[in-house]
Amino acid sequence: MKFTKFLGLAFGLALGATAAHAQVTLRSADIHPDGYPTVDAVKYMGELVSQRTNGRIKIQVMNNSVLGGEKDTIEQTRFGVIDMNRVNAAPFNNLVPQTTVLGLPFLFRSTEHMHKVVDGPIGDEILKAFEPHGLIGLAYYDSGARSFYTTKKPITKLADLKGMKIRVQQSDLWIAMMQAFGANPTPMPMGEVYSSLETGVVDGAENNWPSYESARHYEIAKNYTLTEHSLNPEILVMSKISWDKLTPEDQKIFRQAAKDSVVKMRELWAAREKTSEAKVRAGGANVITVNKDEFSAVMKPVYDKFVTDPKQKALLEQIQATK
Ligand code: GTR
Repeated sequence: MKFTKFLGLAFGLALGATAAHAQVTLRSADIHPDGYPTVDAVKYMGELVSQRTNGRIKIQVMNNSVLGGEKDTIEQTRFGVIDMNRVNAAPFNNLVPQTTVLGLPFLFRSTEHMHKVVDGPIGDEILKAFEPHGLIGLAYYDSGARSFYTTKKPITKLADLKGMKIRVQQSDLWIAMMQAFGANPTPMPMGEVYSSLETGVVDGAENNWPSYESARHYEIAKNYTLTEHSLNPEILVMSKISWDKLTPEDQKIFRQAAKDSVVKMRELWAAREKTSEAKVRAGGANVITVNKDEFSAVMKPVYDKFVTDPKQKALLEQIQATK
């Protein structure tokens, strides 16, 4: 704690000096490589922040997992060691339970449905839930639909998942989801997935087209089965310690720049989904379509386990009722 206070103080001094003349650079974590839409969206936000503060505040995106895996960087962000972080909703689930609802299997009917929910009062309510945990929720970014991929046996029907070792994100929701599918979940950070697929520690994993492509998982797990079981979005957060050092005017600039970056991100994402799909198909991926109803039919235990208290039930009902 003392260390954290020291860092907060150091940053406070830096910003204090900044108010007069100097400039400050905030570090934002991301696990993805250069050119991935989330990385470029936060860079774009940084350009807006820099323009709108006359160069007083800059954002440096530290991507490629250089600051660590998502679970670790979330902790560092809470303690102000990292200023900002772009992470999928899943690794936040255990810390901020309100985020869990966003990842529920087969919840969103379409990308438009997901956008409508996160752009409205439900999205705002979930972003506010970060604050007691030392984080400020700034924005949601697209993450497409997640589907399974396997190294050896292709998944052509639900029964194929039985007993398969499937890598999942570090979230109780995702562990329960894999169990409900009949699989054997192995939680681990994204950075360990390639070698785990290669050495047979896991039989498969699941992700969207751009991650399947950019992490080169398609080279070793060639069977991509379009289950599209979740449209869990990405979330951009800021450390509350860093946030509290900003003036109210600068906080407004950050909120607006984050909002503006969402528009940019949606364009980048839509384009990248297409180029990634084309790349993996050209790279020899065996793309399989399945009867999704068979997969969604076994998800009731997941809903029963994670939508328990009246607040979560209300949130779920509001999402389902969103047209
Ligand atoms: C990606 C997401 C990452 C990370 C990764 C994973 O789609 O953008 O933030 O959550 O999936 O599966 O670990």
